[in-house]
Amino acid sequence: MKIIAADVIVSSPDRNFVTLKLTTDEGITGLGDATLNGRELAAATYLKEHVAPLLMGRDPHRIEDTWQFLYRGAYWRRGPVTMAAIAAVDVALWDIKAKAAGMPLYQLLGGASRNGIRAYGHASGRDIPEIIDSVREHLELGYKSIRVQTAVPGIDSVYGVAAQSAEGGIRYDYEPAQRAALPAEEDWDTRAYLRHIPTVFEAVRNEFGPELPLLHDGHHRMTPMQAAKLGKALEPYDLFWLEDCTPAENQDALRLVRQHTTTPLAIGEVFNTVWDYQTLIREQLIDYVRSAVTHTGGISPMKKIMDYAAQYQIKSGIHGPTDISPVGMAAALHLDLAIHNFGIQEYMRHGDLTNEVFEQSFTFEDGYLHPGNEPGLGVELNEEAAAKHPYTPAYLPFNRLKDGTVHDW
Ligand code: EZ4
Ligand code: CO
Repeated sequence: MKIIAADVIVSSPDRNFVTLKLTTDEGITGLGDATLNGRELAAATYLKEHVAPLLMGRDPHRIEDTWQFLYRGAYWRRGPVTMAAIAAVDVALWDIKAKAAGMPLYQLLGGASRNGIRAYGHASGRDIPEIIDSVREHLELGYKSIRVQTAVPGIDSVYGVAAQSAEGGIRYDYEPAQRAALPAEEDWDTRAYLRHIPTVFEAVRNEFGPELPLLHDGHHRMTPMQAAKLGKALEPYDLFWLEDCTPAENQDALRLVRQHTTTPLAIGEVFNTVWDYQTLIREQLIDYVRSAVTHTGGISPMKKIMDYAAQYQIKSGIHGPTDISPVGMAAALHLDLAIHNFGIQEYMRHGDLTNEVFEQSFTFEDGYLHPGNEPGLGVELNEEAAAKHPYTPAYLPFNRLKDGTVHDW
């Protein structure tokens, strides 16, 4: 079998997605996701101009060889643009291989290690009654684990908290990127946040009892000492994890946080390679790996990270926001089902337009995801529907402190 075409499709149903479609001389096609929120055209151009020509005529079965060729052959290693592009190729090749085998992809990764994939959803609110309603709504949708984000008195808009809908009603579908030519500016005050957040978890715990797994995302906003303080303050509420408590680049920070709290730590949605985890896994500074298949070079390296992590009882918590396309989500689900050290899967649910463009066979029933049993990934691109939604500039917001200093968002 030979690759005869590599098409890059940028479309914007609900939000922007970058999709790679590989076509073989035997008519089998494969899909990969290279969506990089706010930098979509960089990943698309990297694929179109620098990767697609290299793939022509190659044997799609040689997944590892192609991965090493794209990674080592570029000379310039790592980085989100490069690794999203390589991820799209890796996932599309796994899709082709599994379709050629006539099997759902998870069978090629070792087969199912579980019946279903535990997922967590995103609850948020501007005050405690709104948060409690949002948690309840997620429980009704079937979610058995819930991330809780909260507004903070004195701060106008805060990461993870859905805005009011146009009609003035409550909305729970938080989507951070906004369609505009320039990123929106938000404000931030870490001390106000640290004072407020334990009161929110106390209220949610009291309302829902000790059983419900609760998660929280700190979104890189604290110093190591502030994160240590928060981890300690949240211990009575028994979090499933505290995510991205400090900026992910400074790995030594986690060592300090770890010395002060038993709250489990999750990190890695902005990481691109196994090397970003080398110290964190070896020194057992984290409990969950947060990388996305889409941003870490694909299924092949993600499996290697998880096999390394397994030796230290560190589990997966694969990133699954709306800026991972259904193709990237499906890739995560096949891996989740197959690996032994699965922890939890983030699942935000895409909008109706996105689901029209990406025809999916994965399911969410009674709180558990399953990738389905179609050969390959189980996702097909409706190119006609995709063409109706051209790229629209959209950016994540950024933060300034009260005195105007740019802060981590
Ligand atoms: O802000 O995916 O845990 N999830 C997150 C996400 C990220 C976005 C960035 O593109 O932190 O909401
Ligand atoms: Co996060």
